[in-house]
Amino acid sequence: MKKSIFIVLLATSMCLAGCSSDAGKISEIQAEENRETATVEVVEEARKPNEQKVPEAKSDVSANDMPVETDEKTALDESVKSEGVHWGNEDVTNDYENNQSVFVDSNAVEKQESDIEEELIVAENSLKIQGLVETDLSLSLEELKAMEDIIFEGDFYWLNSFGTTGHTHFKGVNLWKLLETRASIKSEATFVSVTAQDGYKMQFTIDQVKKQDYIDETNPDASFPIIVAWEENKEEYSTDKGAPFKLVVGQKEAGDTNKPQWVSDIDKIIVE
Ligand SMILES: Nc1nc2c(c(=O)[nH]1)N[C@H]1C(S)=C(S)[C@@H](COP(=O)(O)O)O[C@H]1N2
Ligand SMILES: [Mo]
Repeated sequence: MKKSIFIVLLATSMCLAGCSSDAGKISEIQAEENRETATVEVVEEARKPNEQKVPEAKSDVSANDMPVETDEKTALDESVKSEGVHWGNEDVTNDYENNQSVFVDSNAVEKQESDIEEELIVAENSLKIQGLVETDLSLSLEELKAMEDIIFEGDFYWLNSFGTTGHTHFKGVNLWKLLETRASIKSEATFVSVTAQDGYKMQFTIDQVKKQDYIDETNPDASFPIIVAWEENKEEYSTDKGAPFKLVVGQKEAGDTNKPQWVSDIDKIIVE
C-alpha cells in the first residue's frame, strides 16, 4: 500500500522537476498535482477506517477465543459476521473492497493471473490423448514417469532423408501400451495422429502403433516399440520451450528413413 502512494508522490515530484522550467505548463501541472494529492488523500481516508477495523476484528476474534459458553459468544459471532470481518485476512479485505480497490484488487488480480499462468503452463506441458478412447488423458511428466510397467529405454538408430545416421538413447513410455492400458483405445480406431506445438504432424495406422519390433538396421538384436520419450541421451527435455515429449520410432526395415517420423514437442495424440 505504501509503495503505491510513494510511486504517486514520486511521479508527481518527477513531473514537477522535469517541467518546472516551462512556465506555461505550471498551472496545468499544479492542477494535476492537486488532483493527485486529492487522490492520495482519498486513498488515505479510505485506509483509515479499515486500518482501524483490522485490529478491532482481531480483538473481537481473540475475545471470541475465550471460553465463553453463553449467548454472548453467539452475539459476538453475529456482529463479526455482519461486519464481514472474519478470521482470516482474505475476509477482512472483502469488507472494504470498494474503498480499497486500488490496493486489494491489484493483489487479488496479480494472484489470480499467476495462478492461471501456472495452470496454463501445466496444461501446455502435459501429454494429451483424445479421440477414440474411453478415457481422455492429460498426463504430466511426473504421471508418465510413474507408469513403470510401460517404460521403455533404448538406443534408437536413425536415418534421415539426407542419408545421415546415428544412434540416440531415449527413455519414455510405450505408446501402444499407453493407449491400451491407460486410455482404453476403442476397437473401431484406425489411425493415431501425433501433432506438435509447431504444427508438425505424423499419422500412423493402428497396426504401426501396435508393432513392437521396429528395427535398427545395424543391430540385429535390437527391437523397439514406438515410444513417447521425455529423456534423450540421459537428459530430460526442458519445459521452457513447450511440452517435454518426443515421439520416437525405429525402422520398419533396412533403409527406412525413420527420423522424419519423430515428433518433437508433442501437443496432442489423437486417436481416429
Ligand atoms: N515438432 C517437430 N518435430 C519434428 C520436426 C519438426 O519440424 N517439428 N522435424 C522432423 C524431422 S524432418 C527430423 S529429421 C527430426 C529431427 O529430429 P531431432 O530434432 O531429434 O534431431 O525431427 C522430426 N520431428
Ligand atoms: Mo529432417
